Amino acid sequence: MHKLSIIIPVFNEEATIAKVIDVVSNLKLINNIQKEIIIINDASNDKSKKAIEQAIKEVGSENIRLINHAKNTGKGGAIQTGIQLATGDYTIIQDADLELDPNEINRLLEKVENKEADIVYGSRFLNKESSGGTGLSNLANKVLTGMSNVIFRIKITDMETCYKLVPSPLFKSLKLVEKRFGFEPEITARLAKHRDLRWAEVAITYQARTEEQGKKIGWKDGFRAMWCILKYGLFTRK
Ligand SMILES: Nc1nc2c(ncn2[C@@H]2O[C@H](COP(=O)(O)OP(=O)(O)O)[C@@H](O)[C@H]2O)c(=O)[nH]1
Ligand SMILES: [Mg+2]
Repeated sequence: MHKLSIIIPVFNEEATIAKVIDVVSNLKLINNIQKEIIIINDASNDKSKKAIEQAIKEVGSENIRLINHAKNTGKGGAIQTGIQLATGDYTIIQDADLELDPNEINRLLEKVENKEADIVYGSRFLNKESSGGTGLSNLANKVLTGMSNVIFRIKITDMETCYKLVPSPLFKSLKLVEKRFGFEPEITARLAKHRDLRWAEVAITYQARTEEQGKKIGWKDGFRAMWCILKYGLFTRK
């Protein structure tokens, strides 16, 4: 791998986005892999846009692209915009919050660099110390992952993870349509239809934030995810 594309979907993340940009742009990838950062500001109505522009000024605009959506589309919609612009061999999603540690992206890259896998997911549930989430969200994630395993015929422990490392040409070829958090089951379902791919997971550290701290995913997204698992798992072709 020569270059990694990192897509950061942002919606109202004024508290954390500057730090995320700083950490990600200073992140040194293994084996001298180069990186590009694609930030999609999804019509935030807080001070995210200013914070992003300021942060880019500070770290230098080389290898960073900022796209401002005129209308809010959702995490999936933002990623659909971002993936079209990706020029790296591989693409990974980095949330604009600080729930995951960008330094751990290297752990995922290792699996590809060692030729152990084509697709790598970061798993919060392989982490022996703690999954980081609350009881109810952990349960929901386990149910959704269990359903995915049965219906998509794969074997993973964290379907809803943000860290999904996918070859860019493959990512671009998926006909993704889910605009919001249905993105996670949809991409997993569509990837699973490529039966020749080798999957791997690595443990990642998760520092869950609360709704007050800006968490946007909620129980309604859980039901939507269930529907998406059935829709893209059973009723949709590649
Ligand atoms: N582009 C975009 N991103 C969003 C939207 N809602 C949430 N996000 C981003 O999606 C990421 C995950 O959101 P979060 O609520 O922490 O959910 P979780 O990490 O999946 O549990 C964050 O980077 C958010 O900024 C949205 O409407 N549009
Ligand atoms: Mg998050």
